[in-house]
Amino acid sequence: SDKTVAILGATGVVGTQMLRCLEERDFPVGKLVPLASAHSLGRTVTFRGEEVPVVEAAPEAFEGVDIVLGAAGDDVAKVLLPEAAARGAVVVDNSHAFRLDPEVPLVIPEINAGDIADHPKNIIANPNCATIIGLVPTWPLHEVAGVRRLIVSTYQAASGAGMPGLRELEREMGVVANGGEMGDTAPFAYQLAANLIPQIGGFKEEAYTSEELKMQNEGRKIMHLPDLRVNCTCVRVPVMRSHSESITVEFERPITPDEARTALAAAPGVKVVDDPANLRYPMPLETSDQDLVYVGRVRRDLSAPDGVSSLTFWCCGDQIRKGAATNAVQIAEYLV
Ligand code: 2RA
Repeated sequence: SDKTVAILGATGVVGTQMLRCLEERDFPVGKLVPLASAHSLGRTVTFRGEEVPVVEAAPEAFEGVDIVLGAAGDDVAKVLLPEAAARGAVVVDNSHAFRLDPEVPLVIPEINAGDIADHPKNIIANPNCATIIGLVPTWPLHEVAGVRRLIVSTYQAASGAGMPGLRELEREMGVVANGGEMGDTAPFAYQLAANLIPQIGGFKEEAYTSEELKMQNEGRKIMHLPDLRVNCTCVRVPVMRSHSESITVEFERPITPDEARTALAAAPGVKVVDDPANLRYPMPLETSDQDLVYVGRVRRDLSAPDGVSSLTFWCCGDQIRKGAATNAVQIAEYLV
């Protein structure tokens, strides 16, 4: 039956994409409640051809809401989403606020949809975008040969910093192309155009960033592999909205590149583009604005010690869609 669906952060880049996903997937929305902060008041969002006025995000706004899609930052999520849950809504939250809470399932439907049902706090967490895009292709390989260790380098799009990130990269590319003052580069610490920034999030233990530690901590929870070893380096790159990742996987059991490609081709949410003879491999320009994770450059890890089974692959996926909005709506589909 139709549901009353609220989107917290409805005017942001992820919130806006959630509206598109609800439309495309014909989600049973009886009533839409687009929530945003006070400075978005007076705005409307377009949904199924109608202009729906934005409502100020406040605890009472969740009265009568069945499902909440959280697309706001950690601080707002921490304060408001438990208020929604307390009023009987089930929340799918894209922030990091509840991801590691043992009473909150952290879900990529292609991997652990079975975890959705047990949500005692009425909150289900959507993983970090880089985690989703890296694990969707890793999981089918785990099912064949048992994953023991991941060495990951990410190439993360500007959209990970939201609409401000997208707008700043566009602006900077214009300055690089046409000259002029580069000026303030917020939300990035440094100029991103024609550059790479090896920092996403704050620095934590052992000089790893919060973004890099997410891959390890979220990966262990999603794949139910508490001993999984992950070494991750997260880099911001001058790309608009697709994240790319180079991943080396150490396995418990032997697996050849052909066996890996066969498993990947059969895996949900994955598209194999791996034909070096014809210069075919995944690139961000072709993975943007669609929901699959493209995988290619699958090859044996020639650096692996004797007797160690290890492969390397490259993958690209849309950060706003599968990395955030689509994955959240896919989780919500299990709630209706
Ligand atoms: C980023 N994953 O790319 C973080 C948050 N979306 O900035």
